[in-house]
Amino acid sequence: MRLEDKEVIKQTIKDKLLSNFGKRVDNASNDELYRAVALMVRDKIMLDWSTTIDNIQKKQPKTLYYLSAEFLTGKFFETNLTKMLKRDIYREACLELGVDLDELIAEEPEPGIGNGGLGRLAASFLETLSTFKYPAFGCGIRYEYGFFSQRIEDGYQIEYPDNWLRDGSIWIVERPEEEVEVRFGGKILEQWQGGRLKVRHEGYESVIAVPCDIPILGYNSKCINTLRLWKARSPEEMDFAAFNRGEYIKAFDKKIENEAISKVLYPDDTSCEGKKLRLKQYYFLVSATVQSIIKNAKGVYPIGELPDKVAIQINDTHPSLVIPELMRVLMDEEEMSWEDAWDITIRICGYTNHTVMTEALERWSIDLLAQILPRIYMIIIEIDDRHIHQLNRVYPGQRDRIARMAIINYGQVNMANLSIVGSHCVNGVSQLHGEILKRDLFNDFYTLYPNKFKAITNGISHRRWLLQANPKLSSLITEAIGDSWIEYPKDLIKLREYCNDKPFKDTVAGIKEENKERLSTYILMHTGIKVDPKSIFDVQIKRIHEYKRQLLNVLHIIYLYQRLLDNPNEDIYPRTFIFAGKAAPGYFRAKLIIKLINSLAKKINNDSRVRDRIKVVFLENYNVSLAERIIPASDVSEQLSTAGKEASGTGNMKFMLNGALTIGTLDGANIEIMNAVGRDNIFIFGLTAEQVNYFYKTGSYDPRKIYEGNMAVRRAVDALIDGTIGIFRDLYGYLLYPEGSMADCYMILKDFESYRDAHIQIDRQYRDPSLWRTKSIINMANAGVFSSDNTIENYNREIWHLSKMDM
Ligand code: 26Q
Repeated sequence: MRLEDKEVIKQTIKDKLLSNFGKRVDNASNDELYRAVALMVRDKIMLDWSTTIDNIQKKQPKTLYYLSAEFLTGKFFETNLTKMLKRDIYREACLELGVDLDELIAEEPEPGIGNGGLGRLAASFLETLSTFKYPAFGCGIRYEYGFFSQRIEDGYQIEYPDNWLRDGSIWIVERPEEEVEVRFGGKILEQWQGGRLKVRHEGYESVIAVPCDIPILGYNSKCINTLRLWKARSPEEMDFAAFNRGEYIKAFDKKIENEAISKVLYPDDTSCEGKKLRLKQYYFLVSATVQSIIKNAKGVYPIGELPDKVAIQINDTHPSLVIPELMRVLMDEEEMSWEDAWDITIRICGYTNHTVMTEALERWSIDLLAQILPRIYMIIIEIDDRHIHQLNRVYPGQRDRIARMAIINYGQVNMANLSIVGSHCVNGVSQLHGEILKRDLFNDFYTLYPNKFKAITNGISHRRWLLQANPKLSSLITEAIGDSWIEYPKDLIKLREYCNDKPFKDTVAGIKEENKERLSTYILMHTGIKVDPKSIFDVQIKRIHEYKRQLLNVLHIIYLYQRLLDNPNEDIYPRTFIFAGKAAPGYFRAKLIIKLINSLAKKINNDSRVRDRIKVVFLENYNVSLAERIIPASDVSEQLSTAGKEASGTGNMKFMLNGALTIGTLDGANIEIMNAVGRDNIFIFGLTAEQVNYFYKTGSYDPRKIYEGNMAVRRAVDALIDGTIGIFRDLYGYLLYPEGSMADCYMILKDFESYRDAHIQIDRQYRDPSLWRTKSIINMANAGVFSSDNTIENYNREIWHLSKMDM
């Protein structure tokens, strides 16, 4: 049977190649081969996909709409093969045709339509939803250009456009028959008609939203949900009047302006003020989605039943205009009363917050809103008026509190407040983050609506991060404990029995070393740096941000370097420090940190006195595929955020799943990782969130005292400006003498010493391979709770209440 299957696969690949490209295996390019095999895989998906859509149509089960400005899916080809349990047989079939499947996998352009954790989380949720057969749509924007592609030139980050759609995508199916019209600008006229206020929208501009659908497979599941990305199309191709006047370029102005809406993903740049185009993107996503939800409902069930049929999850405030948009459609088009529409809206919507950094909380100016979305603006005013009215009753005379809770304040709309008021549930993404929302950021709202607030810890797609990214380790695990962990990740706990099993431990170590060798080859090819696979691979890969404290890591490396120069015989276990990550193009300091890492790398890697005991590597263009390559090859996972600042973190979970040990602060999900593996199997350092807060509140933190009193700190910091690695005056000033802000506001110097001590522990413990392997296996064994499978069950129990489809 298997043999026959393989023959069929081989023949079909040949047929696809011939019919699509007029080629044979021996004269086709890798790109053509990729397309041929991918088309064949897509054919196999189509039946289950359309059955899923039909089932949702016919049976109208309660369906989730997960609204997100970002979906960081990673590539689809290999993932789809894995989900269909066909990766091995396709690999063999290709091999027999003389083709290396990995080379075809490499041909697929990666859809980079997300910044980081928030987008990746959205993608992993969809994967689990399909695996569990929960009916769901991911709703987002089909950006033509994803997150910029990063190259390092002379140590600096240089940004290039990410034209991931240039050659089209095999996985996208456009559905022009389901397009909807989205309106911007214009004027709102109100008139009484038959006893109700009728709203007329005039002089608006239309943009057509075209669905670009992508099938999202579950593992071994016939349920294939849809990621619906909306693309903007101009209703008119060109302005004929202008064309006839001979103004050929101007004739296309409107088309270009309209289609710009889905042109490019904005980088997470908290310093970048609310941009008009970004607001248009968000409304475009939200309006298209709401209209398609209502279209689907109409004539099928009474609109009043919407909350039993639909759940909307708002992924951070980016799509929070869904609240007033639902109100608009229910009132203006479905002729509902305010009260009924509001009741429905609240019951449908849930809001997930992903940050406590006040500068990252979205606010939009009312002028911009009034101009671009006049009707939405009116509705927001009314939501706010009613909200303030209620607050005045509950808190008479408490003007400060009411001002903090207002939706509109100082000429701006506070999108978090709008989201809280318009949702029945607000959740944080780790236990600590949930607590901080209640106690701190949203305390006023928590006091008023204590039952609205929940904490649901993030999760990762363990099938991508282990089964797919680390196939050898996966097979070994399956040999040991069976394959139930693939569908029941908590079964990984059975690995605990093997944590002292010598042969098992040795095999795990062998696989880790193979992965490290593979990464070493990649590093050599991409940077020219030769690293030792036997050294400790110590990895910090994530967005470059002050609060994530790559600078703490760098200062510690400088410190080690200085120790080696002081004492050439210093006994330091060989280490390779690996960094990757992008900085927002407008984030000067983050970009400087990249330059610093690269300058330090150049200095250390070429200093013969170091004798290869430490190496520093910065890998360019961090994305999902690169993470899949690095994480299985890592020994140490660096999770250094200032306590209280990282809402959750999800990279930390991917590392532990692959047997790396964490060095981290008591922040976000690190705390839960510590609780899962036990204090002995993680390296915790630094201030607690409470201590950090105390310093902020009292203003008593003084990094200059630490600098003056601690020789190691002083020397490392001085190296930023003494010319050994270049001149980084801004970073020096940032730590000690900033202009107009708090010195070392993320408390790097304060945490330096305990960070160094934790690293000394790592150095010691790594020298005992048997001990290290045990700890590594304990980490893997306890990673099951951090699967998005677990997270989705929690969301479903607490918020969505979906039922599994029977298919
Ligand atoms: C802001 C302004 C202008 C344009 C874009 C943005 C923007 C874009 C993306 C702001 C924030 C984001 C993304 C934030 C994010 O990824 N947050 C992370 O979410 C993860 C999933 O919950 C958490 O694990 C991380 O702790 C959190 O930082």
